[in-house]
Amino acid sequence: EKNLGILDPDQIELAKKLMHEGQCHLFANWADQGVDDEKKKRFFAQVSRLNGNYPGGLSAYIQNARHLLADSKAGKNPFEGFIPSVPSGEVLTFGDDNFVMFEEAGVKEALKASFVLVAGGLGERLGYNRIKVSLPSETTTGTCFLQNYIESILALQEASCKLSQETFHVEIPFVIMTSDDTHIPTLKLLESNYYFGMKPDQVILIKQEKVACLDDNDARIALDPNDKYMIQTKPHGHGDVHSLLYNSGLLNKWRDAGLRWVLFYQDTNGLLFKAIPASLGVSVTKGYHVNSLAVPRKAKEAIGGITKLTHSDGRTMVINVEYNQLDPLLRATGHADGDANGETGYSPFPGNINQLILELGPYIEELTRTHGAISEFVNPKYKDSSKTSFKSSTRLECMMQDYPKTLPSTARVGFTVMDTWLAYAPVKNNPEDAAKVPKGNPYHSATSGEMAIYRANCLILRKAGVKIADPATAVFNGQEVEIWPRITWKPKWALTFSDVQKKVKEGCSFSQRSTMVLNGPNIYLQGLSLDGTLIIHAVNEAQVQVSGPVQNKGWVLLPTDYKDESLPEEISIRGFVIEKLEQLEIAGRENSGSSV
Ligand code: UGB
Repeated sequence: EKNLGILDPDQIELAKKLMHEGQCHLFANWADQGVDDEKKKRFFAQVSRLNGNYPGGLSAYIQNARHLLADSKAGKNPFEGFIPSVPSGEVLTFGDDNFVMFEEAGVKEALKASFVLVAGGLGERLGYNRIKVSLPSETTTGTCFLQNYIESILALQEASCKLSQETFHVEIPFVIMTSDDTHIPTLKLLESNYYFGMKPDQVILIKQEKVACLDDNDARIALDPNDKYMIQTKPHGHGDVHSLLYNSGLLNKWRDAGLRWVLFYQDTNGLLFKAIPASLGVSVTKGYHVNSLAVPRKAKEAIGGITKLTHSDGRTMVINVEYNQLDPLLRATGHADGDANGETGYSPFPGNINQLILELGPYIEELTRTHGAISEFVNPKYKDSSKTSFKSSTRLECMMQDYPKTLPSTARVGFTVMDTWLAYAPVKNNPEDAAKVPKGNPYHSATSGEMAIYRANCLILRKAGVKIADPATAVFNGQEVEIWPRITWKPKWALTFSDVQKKVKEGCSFSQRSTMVLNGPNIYLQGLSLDGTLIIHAVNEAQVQVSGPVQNKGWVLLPTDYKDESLPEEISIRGFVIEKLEQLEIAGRENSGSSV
């Protein structure tokens, strides 16, 4: 009361609400009026932000937190009353007629899509101090994840225009969700690289805010230990993307412009765009309102399983069940072996890789109802088994893949399973943690992420009839990996399997120690036998035909020491550096045909 004079009427209302919700402690140690007034104003500016950023405001946040904390303390089963079963979806085989048909349908539809990258996380687990999208996805060309994503969208845009014979130029919107941790570095990365070729206004950055931390089971908001006029905050999770999009007004704008799909994806999967055309094709062909990209899952593997849940009251949903919840859920519902492999040697539940394709119309309808609020959870680290106090403050979190939880049972929710080698190689773990991963399980490190790109490109070329030598094995940063020929191409060279087939003719072969970079749309390989390094640039319309034997000393991978602090972080976290001994470089000029 002593401070009412410095507050405006909205702030007084907000203060009353907080006191009503049991938050009097926030003001308990405030100085008298006239002392610390600027800090108090700053405090209320923060409270207003926290209030405005949460659907229903801080009162709703505190009430939701109390319920979830009570459920967590009671050890309540979140799936009480639900019976799990395997949902129906599409299982694709790379390169067969069905796959090619879906890819074509997907490319055609891409002009009606918008892409949303969630990139608000810092990725503390990776041991990389910059934003994760700035990390090279592979070091043969040094292309960072963000560049790869943007170039893929631009290539899709161009291919889609050609295929659908659009005469006007359409720009696929690209949204990046950032946070206070990543916003400015993301903007700087874009600006200093001329948006990697995209028009600046085609890229839309939306920033997620953090949420208030909580000190106890009564959801008492936590103050910063070093500042009594500052509330402690932590990230709320990637589920924020839905309310941010809803509030941005972008969804209606997209619908009015004739768009039909929104694709969501994460920050460090260098294979993702190899899976996008076919899975978008599945969404179009099957009419899925929600399509989750998935890979075959080994029982107990640390990825969630996509599961159909049917409640005794008739409710059903198709949802990701996290791996630590799947086994107890199955055991509690009559599956004595729990999370076990089926006859195929895999879990019958597809593994969620958290890339989602939503149909825009039904998405807008649902968000209009929910305002983008996503089912939340809380994960307090309790001091002891009495579960009465926490080791450190906690907060509510939400995940974008929980969007289908509130959908009506009539919603068409499906999935698309693709081979892991084609679709999924995230970079999440630092070398020390990756080296501890049990043999046979994926490392999900910078090392494995890079090797997976070479492997996928080689397997695609093999399927197109190219002779590719078997991989060697090596140990980098304590991780045993396969080293395939280091073949990379820009998305404008090939987005789909048909593109590869059109550009690679008979009689090509690559030795294991080969490296090839294809940078340009019109590069054709026929009778090329490579044993060394070949780099081909072909600007715009330049046509380059490559054939014959090419042999040189090539580029070799030299192991590095993770603890060598003289190395740049993006090298040390992968455990090798490429030594460029010798290469053949070809530059195809505009309006000219070159051949080698
Ligand atoms: N992210 C945000 O944009 N904001 C946030 O507040 C948090 C994250 P992580 P994790 O692929 O195997 C996810 O940290 O814990 C972005 C799925 O939830 O990599 O590995 C962040 O920038 C899980 O179900 O998430 O878990 C990044 O782009 C499983 O699919 C993305 O969200 C797992 O990934 C994921 O952040 C997986």
